[in-house]
Amino acid sequence: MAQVAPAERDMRRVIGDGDALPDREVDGLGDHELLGLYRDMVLLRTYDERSLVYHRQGRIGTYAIFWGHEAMQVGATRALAADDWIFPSYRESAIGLLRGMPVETVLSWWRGHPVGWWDPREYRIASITVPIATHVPHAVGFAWGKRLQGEGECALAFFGDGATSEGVFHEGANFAAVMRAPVVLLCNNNQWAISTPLSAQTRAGALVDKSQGYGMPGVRVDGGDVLAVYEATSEAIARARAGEGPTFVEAVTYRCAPHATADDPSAYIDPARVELERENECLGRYERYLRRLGVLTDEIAEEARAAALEAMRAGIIAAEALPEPDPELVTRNAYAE
Ligand SMILES: Cc1ncc(C[n+]2csc(CCOP(=O)(O)OP(=O)(O)O)c2C)c(N)n1
Ligand SMILES: [Mg+2]
Repeated sequence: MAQVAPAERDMRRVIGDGDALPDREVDGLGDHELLGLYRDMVLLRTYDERSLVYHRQGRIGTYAIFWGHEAMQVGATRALAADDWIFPSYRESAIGLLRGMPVETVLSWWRGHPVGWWDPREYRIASITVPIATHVPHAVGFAWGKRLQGEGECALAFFGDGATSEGVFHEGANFAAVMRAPVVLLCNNNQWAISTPLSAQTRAGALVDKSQGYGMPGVRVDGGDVLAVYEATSEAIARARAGEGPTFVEAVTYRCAPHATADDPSAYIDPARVELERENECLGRYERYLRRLGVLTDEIAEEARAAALEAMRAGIIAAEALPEPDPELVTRNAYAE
């Protein structure tokens, strides 16, 4: 019977505040794994910050900033097995970096270069989806199909708070529950859909409440806590793999950057709130946690940042060195001969 456990009604956390809220630890994560998550977050953060610069320099097109979303992206991805599939939205455009995708491939997507459309089978990552929520039934159908074929792979779809208002989200979630598809529905609740706040998006007390209507378990986690997202997604994937069907994970954060480079949030957002949220951003929180554990040193932090910056430098050079695409590609595969 689906239910939201009372203890989960609040946000699940692993990382404390170094004060009254104690730190927890996650089973199976030793120093090596903890530092791996850290390097992943630094890579994504650096990718995001450099992309904003490249946009301003006219080297990539309009870009969807994911600053502050690194914890949920890394936590969820690292909870998957290497052969599980990811269905990203534009907010998770660089998720492939966590599976060895070259930086220039992702940058090429934002440059509108065909090299940016990778073969999904290579990384087990579907193409970036811009139409809101349309990839939810793709992930569900894919996962169900894998089960019908007797294969063990599961799928995870990332989508936003706004996506939960789309009809196609409903169809996907309902179908997932009815067919017990091995899928995780990971909702990035950053509390904004461009200029629409969560309060204008839903009358639900929390987005996780929607899971009850579909008859699937739901868990609500602090989306700025990489370990809480990792733990919750690991449990969801274990359920999926055991044939117990889908789980809805609501990862709560706050969008501290514009929706995208084409957006001016000063027209609708409270700058004091943004400032407050930025002080509590996910990478800093994780860094402080690792330092409290005695796992992170200045040397490791500097080395991670330098490696990420170097990957970005090489990536933009490689992307800009690609030959101009053939203009005929625009219509090739679009019309029958
Ligand atoms: C089907 C569809 N309708 C409208 C849009 C325009 N649009 C682009 S982003 C966006 C907001 C989505 O918000 P949310 O689902 O919360 O994701 P976030 O951008 O916050 O990650 C909208 C409405 C779209 N891309 N696709
Ligand atoms: Mg949103």
